[in-house]
Parts: sequence; structure tokens; C-alpha cells
Amino acid sequence: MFSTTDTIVAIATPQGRGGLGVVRISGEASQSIAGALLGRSAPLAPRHATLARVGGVDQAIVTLFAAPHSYTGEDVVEISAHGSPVVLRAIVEAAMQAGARLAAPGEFTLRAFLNGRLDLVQAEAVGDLIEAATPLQARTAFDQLEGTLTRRIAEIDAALFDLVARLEASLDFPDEGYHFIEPQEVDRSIRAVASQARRLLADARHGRTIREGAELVVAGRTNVGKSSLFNVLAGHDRAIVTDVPGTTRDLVTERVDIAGLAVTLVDTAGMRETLDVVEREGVDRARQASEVAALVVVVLDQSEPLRDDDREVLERTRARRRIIVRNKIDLAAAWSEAEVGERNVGVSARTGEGMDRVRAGIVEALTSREELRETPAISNVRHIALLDAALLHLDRAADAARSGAATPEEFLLTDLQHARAALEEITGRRTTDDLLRHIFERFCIGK
Ligand SMILES: Nc1nc2c(ncn2[C@@H]2O[C@H](COP(=O)(O)OP(=O)(O)OP(=O)(O)O)[C@@H](O)[C@H]2O)c(=O)[nH]1
Ligand SMILES: [Mg+2]
Repeated sequence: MFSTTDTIVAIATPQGRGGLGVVRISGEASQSIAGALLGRSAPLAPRHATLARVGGVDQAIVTLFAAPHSYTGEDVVEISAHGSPVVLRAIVEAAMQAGARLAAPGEFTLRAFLNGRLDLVQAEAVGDLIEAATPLQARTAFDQLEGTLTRRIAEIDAALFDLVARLEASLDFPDEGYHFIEPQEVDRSIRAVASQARRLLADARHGRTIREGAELVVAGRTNVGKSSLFNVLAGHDRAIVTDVPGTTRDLVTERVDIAGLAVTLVDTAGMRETLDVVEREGVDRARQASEVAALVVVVLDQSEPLRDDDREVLERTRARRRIIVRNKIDLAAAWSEAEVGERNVGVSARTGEGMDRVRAGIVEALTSREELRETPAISNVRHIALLDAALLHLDRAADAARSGAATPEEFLLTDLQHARAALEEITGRRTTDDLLRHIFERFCIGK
């Protein structure tokens, strides 16, 4: 399905101008195409920086990575020129005239996968690393690129392989009166494998939040200090703050790094009954936003008695994952903490007091972790779903094994084989073209 016999070319650096720009060529004809570009017949020495004129437009550093010791596993030539779009495009066009084809999005990494340089988990990690918006996201992706998840999956698969082989042998030689695996050991072994998978899945929720980020909506009645709190979290005066109730009328969003999490903050219009058409639309949007957010921060003003509008917001967000904040603790309190009837945090958006507790509360609510010191082993929803499926089959097999003689070993084996198939889909040992297309399409050209 995917052609790997031709030679591909693309600009590997971002669009726009820069000090350097890199054109990458990969495939069997890379060396001859590079020769044509440089106008030289002498072969390039692998892994040597060669200064040369390219395509008559620039001087560049040219490096050959000979197969199989290259990113794609094929002959790769990297041309590092001045980062001018005109120069880089001219080099790409010259390469195409010499026989290269423009690479599709992610095609270099796809080739690395097809040539066995990376497994699918690692290829996806390349995409995540490039997309990372926080250092924690980058570290998580890099760990996976280095093979941490690949190794954990391989351990589970190896244990499963051993078990399947012994069960199959017992089935194949039923008359020998010899069990390659004792019946009581089957149950125990399956359980051991299942608990390995379960340990890996323990990272799923916070791993996913780290990889995907999360949306956080600041909600509350008018004038409680939502925009002020939003600005403190955003780190600058993004939203307008005034003492006029109804200042914010639209959703205001800002992406921030909170303890390593890529959080999209959404400030909203204060909840109240209003005849103003524009404000009413804003209030509707605020309600919708808090219904889909991963986390709602409900802001109350502790310097003024609670009102019906406050109670309505509390009621409306009751079933949502939320943090309740008592704002304006720099002023005299008009009610006590206990009045909320749920854990809450006192802060002052004006002085910044208590904001660290709000940030910690956000991390805990989104990840069930107090701190995010370590990178999660698993973070990609595709991997999580497949590992979940594998675990389901393992648990079924374990139940069947425990129920004893009533279950023929064939049934048990079928479940174990389904579990293995799911694991193989994670690492890409088993894939479909559709899956590969889906994964690599989201890469940019040149990756
Ligand atoms: N003393 C004190 N005043 C605050 C604090 N936080 C906000 N304010 C003041 O409260 C008023 C309203 O603040 P905003 O942040 O605009 O409130 P809001 O909830 O976004 O209001 P709307 O957009 O109208 O719904 C402003 O005058 C702020 O300066 C605080 O912690 N302490
Ligand atoms: Mg506001």
C-alpha cells in the first residue's frame, strides 16, 4: 500500500525564515540525487559534513546517513542551508527534477516504522515530542521514544507468549498424560500477567491528561473575581477586570502550563438573570463551557453574602469535577468556609494568597496525583484502549481458568490470543493501512 521504493524529499524545518533550514532526502536514489544537486560525482562520505554549493542557490552543509544507520533506515541525505523559504524550495525542486518525489506528511517517520527502525509507539512518540507544549509532555514523549512503553508491553507479551505456548502444547499432546503447565498454575500465571497490565494502566488517567492537556472553566456569578483569578493563572492581564458586574461577556481562553499540564483556561461571563441580549448569550456560553470542561473552578466572593446566583452555580456544577474557591480573602469575610459544605480553597486574586493551593488542587483534580514528578508510562488513548481490551480478555481467561474443568482450554486460549493481538496492535506488529494513515496524517510534511 505505502510505496517505499521511490525517493522522497521535503523541507524538514518549520515554515518561515531562520538561520538554518534543512532539506531531507530519503530513499535508494538519495546519493545520486544529492550528486546531481551538488554537481559532483565523488560519493559523499557517510556521517561527514561536506561543504558544497547546492542547486546553484546556496552553500550548504550536506550529510549522508547511509542505510541502514539513518532515521528512516534508508540512505538519507540532509542538506543544511540558509533558512530562506526561497532557497529551500529551490533545493526541493532541484531534487524533484533529479528524480525525488515530494514526501507526504509523516512519511519519513512512516518509513522508519516500515523499515523497523521504530515501532508504532515510538513513531507516535516522535509526533508527540514535536507537538509538546510543556517540558513534562516532552519528557513523556521522549521516554516513549526511548522505548520505555515498548519494553513494558514486550514484557507482558513475552509472559503471555510463554503461557500460550505451554497451553497449546498441552492441547496438542493430550494423551501423553503430561501437562506442560499444571492446571492450577494456569490461573496463577494469567493473573500475574493481568496484574502487570493493570500496573501499567494505573498511569492511564494522568498520562492521558499530560499528553492531551485539559480544559478548565472558571465559573461563578458576576463580579466575584473570575477574570482576576483567570489572569493570575494566565500570568498576565489577559481578561478585562472592572468593578462593573457583567464585565466579561464572551469566553476568553488562554493556554498555560500548570505544573507541567497543558491547561486551556476559559474565563466566562458571570451567571445572572439579565435582559441584555449580548450578556445573555455570554451566560449561555458560560453554561455550555462548564458542561464540557474537564474541570470547573467555581469562584465565590467571600466578602459578600452568598446569593441565589452563587447557589445556582453551585447546584449546576454539582455533578462536575470541580474546585470551589472563596475569593477576596484579603477583605473581611461575610460567611464562613463551612457554609459551602464541601472542600474549598480560600484565595485572594488581588494579593495572590492561596493561589499555590489552587494550582495544586487543579493538578490533583485532573490527574489524581499530588505532584507530577515522574513521567507516566502510558499516555496515548490508542494505547490505553488497546491495553484495556487486552486486560478484559486476560480477566476473562483468568475467570475461565478458575472455574476449572468446565472450560475447555480452547476458550481460554482464544481469550489469551485476543489479548496478545491487542498488545501487538499497540506496538504495530499488527496494523492496518488505515491505522497507519490515521496516525501519520497528523504529522507535518518533513517529519
Ligand atoms: N479585594 C479584592 N478584590 C478583588 C479580588 N479579586 C477581584 N477583585 C475585584 O473584584 C472586581 C470584579 O473582578 P473581576 O475579575 O472583573 O470579576 P468577574 O467575576 O470576572 O466579573 P464579571 O466578568 O463581571 O462576571 C474588580 O474590581 C476586582 O478588582 C480579590 O481577591 N480581592
Ligand atoms: Mg470577568
